[in-house]
Amino acid sequence: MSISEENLPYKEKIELKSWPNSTDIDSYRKMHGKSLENIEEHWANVAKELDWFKPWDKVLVADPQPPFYKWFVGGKLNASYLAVDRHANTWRRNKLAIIWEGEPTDSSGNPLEVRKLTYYDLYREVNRLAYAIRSKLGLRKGDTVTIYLPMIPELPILMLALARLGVIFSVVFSGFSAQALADRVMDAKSKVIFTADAFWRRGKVVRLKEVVDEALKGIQFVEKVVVFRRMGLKDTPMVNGRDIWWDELLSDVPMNTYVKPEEIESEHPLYILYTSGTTGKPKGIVHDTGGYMTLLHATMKWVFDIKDTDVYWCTADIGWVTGHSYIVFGPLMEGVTEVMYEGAPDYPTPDRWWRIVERYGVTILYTSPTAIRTFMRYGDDWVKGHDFSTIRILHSVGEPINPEAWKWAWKWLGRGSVPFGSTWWMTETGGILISHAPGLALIPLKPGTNGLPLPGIDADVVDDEGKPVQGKRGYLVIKKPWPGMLMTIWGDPNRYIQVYWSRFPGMYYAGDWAIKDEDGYIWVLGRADEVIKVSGHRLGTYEIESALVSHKAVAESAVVGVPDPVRGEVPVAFVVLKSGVNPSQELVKELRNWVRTAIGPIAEPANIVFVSKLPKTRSGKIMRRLLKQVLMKQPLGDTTTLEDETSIDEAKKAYEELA
Ligand code: 6R9
Repeated sequence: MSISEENLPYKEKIELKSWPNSTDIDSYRKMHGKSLENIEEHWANVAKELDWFKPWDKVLVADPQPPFYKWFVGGKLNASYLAVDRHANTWRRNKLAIIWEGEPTDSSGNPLEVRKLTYYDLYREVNRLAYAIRSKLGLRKGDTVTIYLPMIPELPILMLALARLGVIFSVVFSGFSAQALADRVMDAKSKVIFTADAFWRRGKVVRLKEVVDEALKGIQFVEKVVVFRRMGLKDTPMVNGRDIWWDELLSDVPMNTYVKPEEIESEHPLYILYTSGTTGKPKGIVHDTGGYMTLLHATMKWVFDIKDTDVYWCTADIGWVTGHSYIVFGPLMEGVTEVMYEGAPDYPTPDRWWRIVERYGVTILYTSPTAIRTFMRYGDDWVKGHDFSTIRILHSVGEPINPEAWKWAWKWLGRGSVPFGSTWWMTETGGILISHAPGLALIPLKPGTNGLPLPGIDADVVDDEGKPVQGKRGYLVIKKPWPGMLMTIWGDPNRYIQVYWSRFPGMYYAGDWAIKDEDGYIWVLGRADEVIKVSGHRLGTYEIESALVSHKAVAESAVVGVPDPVRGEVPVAFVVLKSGVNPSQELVKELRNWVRTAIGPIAEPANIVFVSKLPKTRSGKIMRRLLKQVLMKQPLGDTTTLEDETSIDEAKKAYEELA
């Protein structure tokens, strides 16, 4: 059962009294209240722990006015310096930074490819690549590039090389289609694309370079495509004059090449990351350098309690924000040894992950509810007998975690004894904002909750009027700026104001439903807008609708997310066909494939329901809420604004016939 208003507050409290930082709720809240009295002082104390080339003059400036905030203004630093130079110059030089496993295994399930990079290796690779990028591709601070790479060490190496030069990058998830990639390349106006020939996924070869070629068909301004040979395929198509092999780019760059890191202004963009919203195409979320790195440093300490003896594994894909913050910049800045895995979680067997945990002695595991529910499905036999004794902290992210899944993971992976939280944040927030903080002060756990806001984070739940509510569903907001917050939307500052700061004046609107319980714990319930999370991946129903109506048979479409026991949510599409077109099973197949090609496999509708009209308000707005209620067999509630009642009856009937 998922969490809802009805079954809250969830009373079960689990105290881990023997945890060194264990504390009670009141003490935590006192500390938290104090941090909010002076957030500038609070965050400056965290920022001081980074290495700055030049200290800041002002901690926080609204420039030119709120909600455009700049953190640590006047300060200069470099994210690449923080992640590699800092460690390469200390005893950590020979410490492992990344342990990477490719997907393929031998017949006994042992990995065929493992790469281990020390901080010194990383330092050298980042420097060599930065040199090649600057001297051979001519990229400079402020330029933009797009990255379309699988989960291989070259991805973090590249991100750090670009950060070293101040080149702004946009990483596109390798599961997105050519069209989705093209949209993002065009919006960022990237002159250079970095990709690979192919990678392994579930035993299949995914040919990435061909997707890039397809995406670039209509784009003239891309000058160079750099291709990494992940598979060494002989037949990768290369365009003369445009495409260049990664190894050739590096071939004459000496091992000991050093590129002085640029002294980057704190507010200079580190990257753009495209994410889905309610309407329109995905928006480019822009993150700064100084504030972002400060929030990551704080959360690596507070939430993950990171120590030099840890083996840390965040199972996300770097194509999403979780990977940016908690595979690349956060952990490497802290000098962590981390695991990185290329392939599918259950390949070749459903205990692949647990073998990885055992092989490297993973101590901190950061994963997703979808993954946990997938493993639950496979049954306990696949976890039984594996050694989880090294794990000391668990956390989850991406969507609400239902108490059953929480309990299962806590019992098996956490052996009923380790801190385990559900860290709430979003692409826009840059890093974790609401979470248990075992590295700072651990309050009692409750299965499924997000816990209390971190120190310095003024999060609350409000009603339609913006007034705080407790014990009742409301909207999650953040009432004070925080370091790591998005700076703007790339190329569209008005949309930034409108999407995040207009619903409730002076407050950041997250777009999530949430409940604050009697202890002040926050329980995020899900999105309050047209965004859905499919297996933790963020998608806009609007994008799926746009894809559908671009098909010649489709007149109109409405897509809603419905609960799914494993994937959290899945998209279901209601489709009105053009006159003269007849519904058929072939057409269902064709439309599902159409969406896969337009966006990517994760966006494929689980079901397509053909109807002759969509439920609309008198002013012509599609009432997706009603369609969702039909799918969930819930009472419809207020239908007075509905223009034509029969549209809903028809949708109901069509869906029932399908089932
Ligand atoms: C980090 C990330 C953001 C949306 C967010 C919310 C949902 C993320 C959650 C969670 C409940 C958690 N979300 N973490 N909901 N509990 N621990 O996922 O970023 O892809 O931008 O998605 O994900 O709905 O608004 P992003």
